[in-house]
Amino acid sequence: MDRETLHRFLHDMLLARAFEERAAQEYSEGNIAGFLHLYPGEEAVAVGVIHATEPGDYIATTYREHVHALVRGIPPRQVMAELFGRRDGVCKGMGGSMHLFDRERRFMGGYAIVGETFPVATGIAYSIALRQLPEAVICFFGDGAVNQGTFHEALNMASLWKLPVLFVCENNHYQIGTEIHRHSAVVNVYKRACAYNIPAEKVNGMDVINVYEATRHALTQIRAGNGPQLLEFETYRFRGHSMADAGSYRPRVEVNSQTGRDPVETVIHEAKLGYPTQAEIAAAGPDLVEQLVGHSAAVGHFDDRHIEAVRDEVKRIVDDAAQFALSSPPPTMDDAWSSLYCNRQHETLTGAA
Ligand SMILES: Cc1ncc(C[n+]2csc(CCOP(=O)(O)OP(=O)(O)O)c2C)c(N)n1
Ligand SMILES: [Mg+2]
Repeated sequence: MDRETLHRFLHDMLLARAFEERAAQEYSEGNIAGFLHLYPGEEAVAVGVIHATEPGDYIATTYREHVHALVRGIPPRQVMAELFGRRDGVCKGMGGSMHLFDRERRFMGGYAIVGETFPVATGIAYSIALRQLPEAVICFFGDGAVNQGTFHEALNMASLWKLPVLFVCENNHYQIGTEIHRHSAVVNVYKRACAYNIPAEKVNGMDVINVYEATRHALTQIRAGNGPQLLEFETYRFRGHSMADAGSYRPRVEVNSQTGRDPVETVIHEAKLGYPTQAEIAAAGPDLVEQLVGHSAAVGHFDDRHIEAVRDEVKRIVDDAAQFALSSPPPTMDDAWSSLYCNRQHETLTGAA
């Protein structure tokens, strides 16, 4: 792993955590309304997968998508303002937390209906295949979506027509309060893909480097014209399903063991791995310190100071995003009308002419 890539992982993982924790705080203070589904615990999946894509690829994802949007490059200010329902949000404040969308960045949403990403992603992949373009589609979905008919219809079509789509299961083991073994006869999601002749693999979704490498490999196969692939990432959400859910149905011992696998701590550990400890530096003696530290940095490792600097930077970004969102006005009625495909400006919402 080169130093620059590792730095980007570290930055985006820390940004993802800080952004979501701030969103929770803003929700509690009444600045965000409606549903809010947060991503702490699952960051390695969005960060690893999306970093493995090209700008020409498309992303279709669920309502738990703030981090996916950030990693795709939508500015944090625009994502936060959308959560606040403000005019400067990425959808002018009219989509909200569950419906982030940015056509320019090929971020095709943000869907609140479970299983909705399958037909959307498969349709995009079909249009890519018809035009014979070198692009691919990433279709994110939760473990709770795999018993929807759309999952089976989409996998069948994608395989039959060898469409360039990567199905990405974010398996956090829960569909709101229902654990996977209570709703699925087959709990290993990746095994279902063999029914449709789609190569599939289960991967540790708590380690961003694993996620990135598995995704790169799958995308290489897809771009070679071999048809769809499916990756099941095992992960865990540290919070409840949404801000309205305390998550009390999960045994404390389970939550504690999973939070001990924190993907943010894991990437920090990986970034520091190989960096000499204070004891090693002392043992090297003054003549060799520069050489030792320099070598370590050159091969891609970071020290505590670097990690603290990244923490400070993401805090500044998130503070700025929240300030920006707070000072942005709400959308007007004209904004709403101008966003309709069928624009009947002569009518009002009350029906009067
Ligand atoms: C078709 C449909 N049925 C039910 C719901 C209500 N619902 C919202 S989220 C959710 C759970 C989905 O769980 P999963 O796919 O595992 O995603 P996660 O929330 O764990 O990321 C359900 C049942 C819905 N949005 N759409
Ligand atoms: Mg789930």
